Amino acid sequence: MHCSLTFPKGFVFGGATAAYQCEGETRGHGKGAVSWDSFLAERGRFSADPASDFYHQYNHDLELCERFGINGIRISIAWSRIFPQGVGDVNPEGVDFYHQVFRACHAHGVIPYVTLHHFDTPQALFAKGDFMNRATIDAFEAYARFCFEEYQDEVSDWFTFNEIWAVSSNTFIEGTFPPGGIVGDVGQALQLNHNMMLAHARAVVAFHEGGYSGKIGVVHTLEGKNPFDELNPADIEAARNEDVLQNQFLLDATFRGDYAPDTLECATRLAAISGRELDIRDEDLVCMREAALYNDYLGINYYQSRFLRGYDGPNILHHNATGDKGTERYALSGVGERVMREDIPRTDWDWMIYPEGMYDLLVRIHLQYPNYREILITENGMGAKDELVDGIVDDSYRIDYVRAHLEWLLRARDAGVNVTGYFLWSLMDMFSWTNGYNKRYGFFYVDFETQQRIPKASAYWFAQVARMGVLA
Ligand code: BGP
Repeated sequence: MHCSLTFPKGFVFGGATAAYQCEGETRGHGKGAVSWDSFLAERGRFSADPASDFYHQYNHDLELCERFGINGIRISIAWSRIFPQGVGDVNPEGVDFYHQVFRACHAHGVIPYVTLHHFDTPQALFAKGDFMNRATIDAFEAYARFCFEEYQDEVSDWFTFNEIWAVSSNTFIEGTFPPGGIVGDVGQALQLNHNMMLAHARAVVAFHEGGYSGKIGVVHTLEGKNPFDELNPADIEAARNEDVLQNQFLLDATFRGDYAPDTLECATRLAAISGRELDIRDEDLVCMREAALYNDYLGINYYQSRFLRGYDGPNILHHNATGDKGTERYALSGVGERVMREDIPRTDWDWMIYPEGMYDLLVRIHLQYPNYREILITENGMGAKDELVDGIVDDSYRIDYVRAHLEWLLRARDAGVNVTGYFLWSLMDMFSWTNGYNKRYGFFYVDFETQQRIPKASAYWFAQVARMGVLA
């Protein structure tokens, strides 16, 4: 491949985390409940305690970052540590905890990139309808304002939401997120997309009004959506349907502040499949258009791309949450069926390894939304059943995975895309929402019994790349 192998000065070589997946202490220190607590307890398969015990180990994790050249960390604030009920009384211990974490980041030369919401709406608000209830949008804005004010001296890089689409689709289409079991409701998924984008916009406008220094944006999980057969009209339409659902609806909301006519036409048609009409109000769009002017960052979580066939049969959805390769099925009536391309390698969880799809998305955004300012790859990584053998974790497959994605990232830079950082999901091994603990992603292996951290081969390799600023 012909591309520059050199990273620009200031490039962020990062590792990503999320509060619920790494902190532990899910019910301690004044933290309020989140929907996941009871959801996971009812299922009994695994819990998020103590996960990677970041609540007590953060200093050690940041020391590792410093030692391995990792100069940025994605951290999310657990909303219910700050406001245990989502609104109202503040928990001072939670507020102080994040002060300590952010100060430790700076002491170790690691920039904190802070997300306000990573799947963990406080239970008190979730019980009243989560973001389908517009009162949660008000609560989110108040929480965001509190954080901007409180942490303004320690945080200058903010994201409102992590993966609105994952919340919408896993809640309403796949049924794998709390409350669990809701399947195929495309209309509700689109409505949640919209409501959360409005909440994002409200927070962005608040950030601007507050005159805070720093940058703000949103993290979307994007996938390339390709027709399985490029000449088959049904496959082309299926690819378009999935693209609007996951990518274009949210990108339009982010960068236009409204929905292009063809986006809205497709979304309206898809919502109607589940008998829904979208509630998009004029005043929502006024706020969203204003926010579109102030967005600094787009964070992209990129893991894979899809190949679609037209599909009108009954919904068949089976989520591979165990790592038994070949068990994933996703066929959504009137939307499309995701099919594997056997020539493309995939992980044990049936995630296709397709780095060129990330390049396509980067270039597409650059061309389609010329008002974007800066893109960070806020997550990319490979879940695997890593093994510790004689004190060593040889994850050369992960090195290959990351190298390939970084090559395509540099290629996108060569094509003019302003992409300025890359965060591996995940910094260290941690809890996975639907998979538990055998799906490992980290640079640092975690022994979940002892909480010992062991740098994997990929950590040593990445340290070299980060120090030299050159892809080796
Ligand atoms: C993203 C989430 C992360 C993380 C990652 C890996 O969607 O932002 O929180 O979980 O995916 O997903 P999984 O743990 O399901 O393999």
